[in-house]
Amino acid sequence: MHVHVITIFPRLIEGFLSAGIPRIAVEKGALTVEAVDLREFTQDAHRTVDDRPFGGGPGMVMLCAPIFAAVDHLDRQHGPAHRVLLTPHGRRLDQRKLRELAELDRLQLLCGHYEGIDERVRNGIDWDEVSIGDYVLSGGEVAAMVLVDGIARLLPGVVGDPASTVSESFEAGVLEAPHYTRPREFRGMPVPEVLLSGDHQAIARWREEEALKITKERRADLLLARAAMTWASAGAEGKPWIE
Ligand code: 9WO
Repeated sequence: MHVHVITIFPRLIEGFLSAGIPRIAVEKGALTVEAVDLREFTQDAHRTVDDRPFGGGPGMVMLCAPIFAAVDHLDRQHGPAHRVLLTPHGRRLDQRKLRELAELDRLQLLCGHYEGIDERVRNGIDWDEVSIGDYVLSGGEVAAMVLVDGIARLLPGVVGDPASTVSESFEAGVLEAPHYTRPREFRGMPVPEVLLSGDHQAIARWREEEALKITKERRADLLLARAAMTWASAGAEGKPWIE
């Protein structure tokens, strides 16, 4: 997977790639991430990337020309890519979307700043608009890094055991069961007996129960979504219950 991040803060992206799973993905050759400095695509001495909004109002708006120039340059240099614009207007990111994006060969991510981006960037270029949640950030970079982080760990050969990306929260439609490691007792808090029993069946059953319990308590919406899917696929057999 090759990712180009169009940004006015290229150093932010470089810092992010210096640790953890994203770094491992890069070292293993599964991922390349290049920050593309939007100011490199300006024509004036001040390397201007923003201007005052037509119609008045506070703040500045990102100019069309540098963004179109950056996208044209990337297309010419590297060929076609899936383009993602990080914006609260986009469709909410979820694990399924990350899986879809992780299948692609090339991504261009555009990170906005200031009050917003000239609407003609939206209309004149084909973007997959993605939101990471219902809140406003100061720029799209952090959202872009959320995307890259979520994708990096899904790329083949990056995380040692592929099962650890499958069985976990969201893929299974439930949250994960609690984890414990040494010591067996810490400040009077013991590890649940079953985890020390060596009975793998009992452990699997306990984890399933705990996962359902925590999901019911915290994210009943995930169970409802899973139930809806189960009903939809059971519909053909006319089974209106959850199995
Ligand atoms: C900001 C905004 C606020 C309310 C409704 C729609 C909106 N769109 C934008 C927008 O595109 N802003 C640009 C990028 C410029 C200002 C900073 N930007 C931004 C992106 N802030 N927050 C995001 C973002 C991206 C993905 N998921 C959540 C928030």
